[in-house]
Amino acid sequence: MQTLEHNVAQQLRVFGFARIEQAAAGVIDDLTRAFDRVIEPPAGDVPDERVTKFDVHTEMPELALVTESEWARTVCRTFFERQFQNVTSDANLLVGDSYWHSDGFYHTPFLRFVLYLDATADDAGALRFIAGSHRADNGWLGDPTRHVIRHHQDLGLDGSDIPGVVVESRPGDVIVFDTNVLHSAWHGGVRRQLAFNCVGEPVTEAERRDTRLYFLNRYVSGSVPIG
Ligand SMILES: O=C(O)CCC(=O)C(=O)O
Repeated sequence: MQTLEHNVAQQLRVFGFARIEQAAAGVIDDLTRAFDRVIEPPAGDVPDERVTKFDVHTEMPELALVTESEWARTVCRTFFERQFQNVTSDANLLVGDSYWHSDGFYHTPFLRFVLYLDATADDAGALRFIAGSHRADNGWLGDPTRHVIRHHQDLGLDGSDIPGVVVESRPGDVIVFDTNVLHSAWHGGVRRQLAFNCVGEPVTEAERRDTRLYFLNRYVSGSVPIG
């Protein structure tokens, strides 16, 4: 019988994303308290601006409850099939839409683990994905990706009408995705998100270059594009 981690690794390879239901249920209260300590909850009206704290594991040691958990490490070990490392972590107070994007297109896969501390739904900021769009061998590097990103001009569709897979989340769920995969979130209010990214130990020069670039891009372009 396949283990949960094998199933998740397989979904990540084929579709580019997976939800691990309630994987962090036992630590969600600790994480929520820690988040509110690091990014103060907004008082009153919905804030206009998103807030991101990079390298949040330094201020929030509680994140290790997830990054060092046996299940997260097993998912990474099974997916990368070699040594791996956590390269970045961030806490985000997200507001509004996140337009269709991938977190860069790399030949080296990077995994992003995200936890929403507030429930998300189809009509309330849930992440959605275009299944298989992380795979250059599916031809997604060219026109298909451009059409999704230019959905208004090229297809006459609103972002939320692009036929993606909506992955709703309740506190305790963890969503993992290959950062190449096209993803977005629509109709969202304020949502608290914790995230960290992992990469297999780079072996080739191309992998080392990708890893350096990926790391830089996250800091230069910010965490999450806003729609
Ligand atoms: O939840 C969102 O608004 C988008 C999240 C996202 O794009 C990310 O974490 O990379």
